Amino acid sequence: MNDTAHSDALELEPLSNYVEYPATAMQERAQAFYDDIARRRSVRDFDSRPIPEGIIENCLLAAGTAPSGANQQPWHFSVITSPENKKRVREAAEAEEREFYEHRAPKEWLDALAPLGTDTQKPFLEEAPALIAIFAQKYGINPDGSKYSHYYYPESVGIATGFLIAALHNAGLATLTHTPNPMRFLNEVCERPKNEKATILLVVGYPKPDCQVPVHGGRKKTLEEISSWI
Ligand code: IYR
Repeated sequence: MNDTAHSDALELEPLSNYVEYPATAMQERAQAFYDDIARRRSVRDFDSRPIPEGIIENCLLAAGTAPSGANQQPWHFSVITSPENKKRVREAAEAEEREFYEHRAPKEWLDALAPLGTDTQKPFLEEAPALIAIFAQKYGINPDGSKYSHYYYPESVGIATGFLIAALHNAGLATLTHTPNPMRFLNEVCERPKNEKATILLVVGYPKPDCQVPVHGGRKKTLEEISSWI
């Protein structure tokens, strides 16, 4: 009898939910998904209309199905909707952005951002109906307070974030992957523990009717540029 942690009997179950499509259906679905996701643009001009009930919850559930290192699911999503908390986030983010744009950012970085037209003003942080602060748990905490390692946590949270953005887009909502730098203030506003690090502040809602987006953001690399086949 071996008493190491992995001596527990491996539990298996049938892969009952897999769906195989005929080749033509696969081709149609692959094309349809690409066409739909290719319409997604990062939006910085949000309407303040509220998001219908249950949408964010389901999109978060979709994000929570993402694969993760050892299935440790090292993420936490804080949904910020109250005007007071959105105001706190905006004020703290704009303070960081002033530091960034006026002092910390090297010229090369500012040059790379120029085609997006971003600046220190972040009115969307108050105007959008919801902000989702995405936290990566650098390590887990056992019931006795001791720490355990989370494997591949940045990659895992990145994958879950991708699922979330795709789910929100699929539901008909616009998003902005906003990255105030540094984002430590989000732990305070969202009351999150110190094993968690905010990675992205996802701004979610409807675009304003007259919303404009930078042309630069719609220019995507070609298949030849992003892939090689060997
Ligand atoms: N955090 C700043 C700067 C910024 C950085 C990158 I990289 C972007 O893709 C966009 C903006 C801001 O939000 O303005």
